[in-house]
Amino acid sequence: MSGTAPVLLVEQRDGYRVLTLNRPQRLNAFDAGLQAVLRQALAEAGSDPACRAVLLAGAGRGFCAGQDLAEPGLTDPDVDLGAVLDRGWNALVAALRGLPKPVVCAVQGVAAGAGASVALACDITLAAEDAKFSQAFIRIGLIPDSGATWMLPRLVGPARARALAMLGDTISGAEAASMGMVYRAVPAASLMAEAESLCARLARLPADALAATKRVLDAAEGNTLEEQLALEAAVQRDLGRSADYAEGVAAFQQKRPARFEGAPE
Ligand code: T3D
Repeated sequence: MSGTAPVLLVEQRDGYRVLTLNRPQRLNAFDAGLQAVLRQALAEAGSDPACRAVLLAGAGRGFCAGQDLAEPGLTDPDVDLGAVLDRGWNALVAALRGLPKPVVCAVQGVAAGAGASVALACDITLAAEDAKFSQAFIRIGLIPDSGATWMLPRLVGPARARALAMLGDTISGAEAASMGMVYRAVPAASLMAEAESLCARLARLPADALAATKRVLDAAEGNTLEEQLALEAAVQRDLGRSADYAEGVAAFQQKRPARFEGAPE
């Protein structure tokens, strides 16, 4: 493995933080250690006002190959895989969705199994055109997990979700973008620059409105239209009293760029 190299690289940039999975010899497959370190890094990013967006990426030739299948004991009949999921992947997906800041994901190379689920759980996912997405679970006798059965049909529709889940076919980043699984596919050589530029943009946008956008969009998945209209009105009532709203409107009227609270210079 990577000796004493940290399994997660953390770099603070101007207004955002880059978290890079760093187990390239295993295509950044997650063991329990990486799960814990990434969750801790997300919690720290969430509470640090200097961090207004997170970029999740993978070191080496792949984004993430899902569960580390070399982790001892996984197929031991005494091991409760449901509990393993709850402690690890499910907690990670909840941390990503619950983070009150946008998470951008940059996928190069492989995003397989729960590695693909993590990419889909992020707010804005960019993929290299030649990235490889795979619901690899079926090949080892499992169902798609870590939220894949919830996210995939919502993103690509039930017909494609069923085929991808049942066949475990590998699709490219370009195909993933064309079916709505990810936001955009870009040439591999410009993936990180594009993802960093998105994070820099997000860092300059109004943080409370971004957090609310994320929360309200997630709530929509379980709400009726009436409930959602009421939620939008309640959230807009609060945001309408914010300094960022006053600044946004003033900047529009004065034909100048807005300068939102806490945004980097
Ligand atoms: O079990 C639970 O806790 C429940 C949760 C499940 C969640 C899941 O994610 S289940 C799905 C787990 N992931 C997979 O099944 C994918 C396994 N990997 C592959 O099928 C292939 O590696 C890929 C198709 C992703 C990529 O193939 P390729 O040819 O580009 O690379 P490779 O040669 O197979 O892999 C490179 C190295 O990474 C290799 O190590 P080596 O031989 O050079 O020492 C390979 O063993 C290692 N690696 C790749 N994926 C994993 C892995 N090591 C551990 N775990 C992996 N998932």
